[in-house]
Amino acid sequence: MKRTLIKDLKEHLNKEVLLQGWIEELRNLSKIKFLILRDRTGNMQTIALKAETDADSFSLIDSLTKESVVEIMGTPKENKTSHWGIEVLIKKLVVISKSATPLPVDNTDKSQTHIEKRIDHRFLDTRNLKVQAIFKIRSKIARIITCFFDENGFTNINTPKLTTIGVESGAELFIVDYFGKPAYLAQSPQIYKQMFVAGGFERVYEIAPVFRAEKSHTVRHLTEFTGVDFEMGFINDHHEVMDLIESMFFDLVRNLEKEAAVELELLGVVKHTLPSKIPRLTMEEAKKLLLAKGKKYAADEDLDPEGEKLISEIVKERYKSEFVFITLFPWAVKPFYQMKDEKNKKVTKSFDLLLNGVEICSGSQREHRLEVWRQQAKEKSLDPEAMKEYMELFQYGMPPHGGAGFGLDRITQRLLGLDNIREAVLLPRDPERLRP
Ligand code: AMO
Repeated sequence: MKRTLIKDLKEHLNKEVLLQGWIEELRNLSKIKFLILRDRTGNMQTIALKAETDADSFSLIDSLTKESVVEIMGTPKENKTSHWGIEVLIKKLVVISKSATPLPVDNTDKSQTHIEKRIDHRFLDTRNLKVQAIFKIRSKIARIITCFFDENGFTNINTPKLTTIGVESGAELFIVDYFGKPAYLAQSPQIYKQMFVAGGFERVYEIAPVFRAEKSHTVRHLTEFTGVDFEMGFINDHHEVMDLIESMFFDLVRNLEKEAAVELELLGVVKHTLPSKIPRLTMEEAKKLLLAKGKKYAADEDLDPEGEKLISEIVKERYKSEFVFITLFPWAVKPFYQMKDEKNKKVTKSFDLLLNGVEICSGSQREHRLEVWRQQAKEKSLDPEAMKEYMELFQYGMPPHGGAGFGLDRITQRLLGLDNIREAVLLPRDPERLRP
């Protein structure tokens, strides 16, 4: 007999079905036994009655444990008093894989188990359908973004994660022993995405792991995260990159509401209100607004998390937007490969996108003029000759270009309003965690 999924049971009322799944709950009364069964599509009450269930199966239920995998032959019947509107009357039950007891974590909705302990036994934790919903949504986010890039002429590329240089200022590198020589885990695909703009693709994107050897103990930093990076050639300025990001996020929020309606409802996620256009404030304008609220920054300083939060609150009040672009960052706080602004060489043609107070994306127009590129590397005390493969990109015809990067983890976290980035990553890596 073919397996029926729990979500399809309503179509099989009063007909015999075969269900397979995990036992979520067990309640054992003398003549009636309740068993909540769960599969990937939902959960359902099943009942065994002394008078109607096969005798061996009926007694077997006494020795069952929660989270065991079972197979049930039974009949779905209407039951208006049940939470599901139906329940399945068990005819026969077979144990496929018995779970040991006690479980190391409580994976019920009532669970108070700390996130760290849940991650220690993540495969048990994700059996909870609310936890699973986060990852189903994350999977849909990746798919919607992929479709968006494909529809906009981008080619999906895969670049090495074992490499020899890092170019992101401030982000540290993990050193790996590569057959006796030092190598690094990729800190971003920055050079490679620019490489394949130069390589004639013009528009490329990659969704892949990014490694940062930062000892940050925060709810938004990990040492390994999933980067979504793109790069586009033949642009006029950084505003064109922001235009693309704006369309992408609007497309993402709208499509997600349609495609993940069930999961979003299960998690009780509040809908995001989209402005007609995401406000763009220069860093200078942002700092003026912050000063009016009593927060002072030096001209070449970056905003701290508190400033990011405050500026988002101001924007939300003024422009009714949860999103805001902050543009023209001080050269002092941005990497050397960004293009400086023609009018004010102390800032770069860069931007960060904040969603409700947290940076979710960062990008810029890049410097493509070889001599200026060399000069900027030197200004940041980098030796252009030591970055030969990078420098070569600007020697044989490189269009003006720009791009951005964001973390799939952080986007999932922020779109779902999750407190901790770890909730949005199956197996997070941070300075204290390398397992499981
Ligand atoms: P940046 O270093 O700002 O830029 O990173 C881009 C985006 O990646 C996410 N992110 C992180 N997520 C989780 N844990 C971390 N430790 C972490 N660090 C960064 C954030 C951030 O906005 N090459 C540039 C991008 C570009 O200009 O194209 C870069 O890597 O969402």
